[in-house]
Amino acid sequence: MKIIGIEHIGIAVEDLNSSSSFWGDILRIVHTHTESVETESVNTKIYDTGKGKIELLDSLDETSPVRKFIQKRGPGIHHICLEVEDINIAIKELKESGIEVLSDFPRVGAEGYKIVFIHPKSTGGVLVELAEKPA
Ligand code: CMX
Repeated sequence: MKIIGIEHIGIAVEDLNSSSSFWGDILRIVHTHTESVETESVNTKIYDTGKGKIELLDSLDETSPVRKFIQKRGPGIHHICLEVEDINIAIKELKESGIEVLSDFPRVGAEGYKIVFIHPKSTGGVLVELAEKPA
């Protein structure tokens, strides 16, 4: 498996609009994308530093993992996302190493990336997302 770099840091927030002014207005990181990702039950606003993105996340509905996370732990860093060259190879190799990958096949996430998550119990307490850029 080849890790290309840190694609983004995902931050769970109560409300996208009220949380975005720090990143956009104060730090003046360029806002590049807003999307509702129904497969993940999240709304996202993406800020791109040019060397890694900040992905703000709030809940799209009651089933959202972000809602559960905030209820248990409060707002804050929810996951880190590593860009991989080939996500299917990554999933296969991780599973062979006994790592708890949360699905056997990638899903399509924000910006059309193919994504998969690794359970925090396999990583030392950090939810890790792997993402392959769309062709
Ligand atoms: N970071 C670190 N630890 C986390 C975590 C997170 N984001 N979310 C849960 N945990 C920990 C909990 O603290 C708990 O630990 P303890 O057992 O020590 O208390 C354990 O994992 C189980 O947590 P839970 O609250 O019972 O939550 P679930 O098991 O129901 O779900 C997880 C946890 C990771 C499997 C689920 O959140 C998931 O499938 N996540 C992947 C999908 C996702 O998060 N999508 C939203 C982002 C989408 C996007 O970026 O596009």
